Amino acid sequence: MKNETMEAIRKVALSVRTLTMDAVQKANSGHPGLPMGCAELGAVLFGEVLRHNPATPDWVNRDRFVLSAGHGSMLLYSLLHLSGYDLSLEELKNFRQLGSKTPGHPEHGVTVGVETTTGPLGQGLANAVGMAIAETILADRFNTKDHTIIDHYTYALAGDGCMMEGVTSEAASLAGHLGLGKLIVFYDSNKITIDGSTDITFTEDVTRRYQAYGWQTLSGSAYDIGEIVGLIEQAKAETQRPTLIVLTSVIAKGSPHLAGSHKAHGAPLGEEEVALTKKALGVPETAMFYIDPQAKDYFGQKQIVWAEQQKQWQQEYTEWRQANPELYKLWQRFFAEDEPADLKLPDYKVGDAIATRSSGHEILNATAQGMPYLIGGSADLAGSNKTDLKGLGEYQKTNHSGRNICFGVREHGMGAVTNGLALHGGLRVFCATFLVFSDYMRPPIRLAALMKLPVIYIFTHDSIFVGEDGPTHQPVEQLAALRIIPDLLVFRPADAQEHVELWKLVCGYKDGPIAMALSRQNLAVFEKQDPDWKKQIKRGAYIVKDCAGTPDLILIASGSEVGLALQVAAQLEDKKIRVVSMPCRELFLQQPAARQNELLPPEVTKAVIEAGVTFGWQDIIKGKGMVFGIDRFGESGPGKSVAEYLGLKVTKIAADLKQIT
Ligand SMILES: Cc1ncc(C[n+]2csc(CCOP(=O)(O)OP(=O)(O)O)c2C)c(N)n1
Repeated sequence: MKNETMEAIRKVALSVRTLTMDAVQKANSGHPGLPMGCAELGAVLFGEVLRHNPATPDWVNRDRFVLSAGHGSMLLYSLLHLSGYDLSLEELKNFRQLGSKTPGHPEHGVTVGVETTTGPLGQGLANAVGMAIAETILADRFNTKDHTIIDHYTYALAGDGCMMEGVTSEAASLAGHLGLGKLIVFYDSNKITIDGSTDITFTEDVTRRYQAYGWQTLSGSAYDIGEIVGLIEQAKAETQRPTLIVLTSVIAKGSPHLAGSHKAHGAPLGEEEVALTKKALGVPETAMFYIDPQAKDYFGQKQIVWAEQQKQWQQEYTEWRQANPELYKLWQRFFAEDEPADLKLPDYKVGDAIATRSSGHEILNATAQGMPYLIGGSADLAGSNKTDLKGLGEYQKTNHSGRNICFGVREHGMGAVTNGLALHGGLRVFCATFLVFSDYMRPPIRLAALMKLPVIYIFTHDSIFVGEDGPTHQPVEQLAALRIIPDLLVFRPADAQEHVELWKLVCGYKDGPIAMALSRQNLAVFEKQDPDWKKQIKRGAYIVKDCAGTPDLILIASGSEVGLALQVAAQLEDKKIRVVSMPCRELFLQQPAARQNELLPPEVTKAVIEAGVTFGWQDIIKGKGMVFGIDRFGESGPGKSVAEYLGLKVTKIAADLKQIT
């Protein structure tokens, strides 16, 4: 590297330090330690390594950079600003303020150039694994002998905290197995976390652990710019394994009294120390939000280089497009993520008896045919979840065209990797496990909802009807736990016909994640009295069976309990009963009051039946009626016996209802 470039990078690093110190001090909150400790690495990456173009941040073939240690957000914000992304100095001055583009932790969708939302430690690294997988899939689909249009690296920066979190172990193990050669992770090894030195908590040999996962491991100093560049070249030269680059660093480097101290992790340095640090760095003490002129010039010139780089790619892309019109049509489908009009979904008849996990299998396979960009898999339960895409191969190190991703028994990692797949762009993704284990993947589900990623979760074995496996495998609180996540929709189809209609909604839905809760046991396909039910179900609920005039009682149920509700209604022949299926409570509650009141008139007594905790159903019955649920853990035994033992018995429910109507 030329001396001149080296000098410019040092000035960028200096500017990152000053911007960070001032932003955190002004906000009187934030984390100066990591950005100051990793300033040189960040400068090298954004200046010399990343193949990106701040002028077109959504360029599909850009290198991805994920700041897994999201608390160090000022590192990212400083570099985005300095390198020319649409993030003004004003925004940096508004760090952590309401409505700013510089929230406390990086948020995808809020700030241009932020590839994923990070802050919950470990998630970012696992997202990066997903992005790296996506790159290989798209490269496999679209690159030709003559043209390479997808060919980028995925970089992540992780700290001690990320390395301690289990989710990175799961994702890194998978990345090693899959041989993701274009994944490069930097480990900011400063041996400091919030409570002090890692000597008190974390003394394992991370390098050897990653070697055991099948990674190449390299190490060096976070302050030797030439060495960092060399390490990245070595990382790129290894095409068969992901690389971990362990960089020895000092938290808050540059601060005379707080460098190396955990006190600099998550608190402003203090006015006095900021002044002393500026002095030590050779920056005018009075200058606020100082940016070195050389840093500015350096990035100014880079714009031309980057624009040229992208132009070359554009040229390649245009030639590829002209030479491969059919492939280009496919590309358009991948990147428009169209809702295929020609999906040939299965047809189910009243009287069919099929578990919704099994209708799910047929529906998913039919969808995979019509949506070539649909990929996904299960956490070692593909057979039970029935999510295998028949004849479409396994995605493996040696087969990037496989559409079944075998996540292994790694639910948390699966959730986070799936977010990365979705974030990359070009693919529609699903992942699957038992509903009860959705708990293991709650953090990435929450982040998918926060980022509004259209991930599809397929959660089978959705109630105590699982039976013999007992309470460990019988979900009772999981439906409620998922329903309370904002911006996540939970669908629980009552039969295969409902399943098909709900799935059509899933296919066209781009606004966030959807969780499908599917049954293990067969469910009879029932008659739907409302001729308009296919439209109404998309509003969350519809009338399955009605009575003449105002009902004495409305039975509301979801999933397998709709069948039960119909049997209960049959036992209450002398009453006027309406039965409502509510496969999605969230959608129903989004309806205008008039629609809600039309379906569930406020003056009518209601009873809800659902094989799960009763939490949340009061919002539906509004104090007028009863909820038949299961507010305790289940029992081991045949499903039907367990259900009856826990009170889900037609005669018992009918008897209870006779008391209140
Ligand atoms: C899942 C999760 N748990 C806890 C935290 C709170 N937290 C934020 S940073 C941090 C310590 C991280 O240490 P390290 O990665 O070494 O960062 P550094 O001190 O080097 O900035 C903790 C516990 C979090 N953000 N996410």
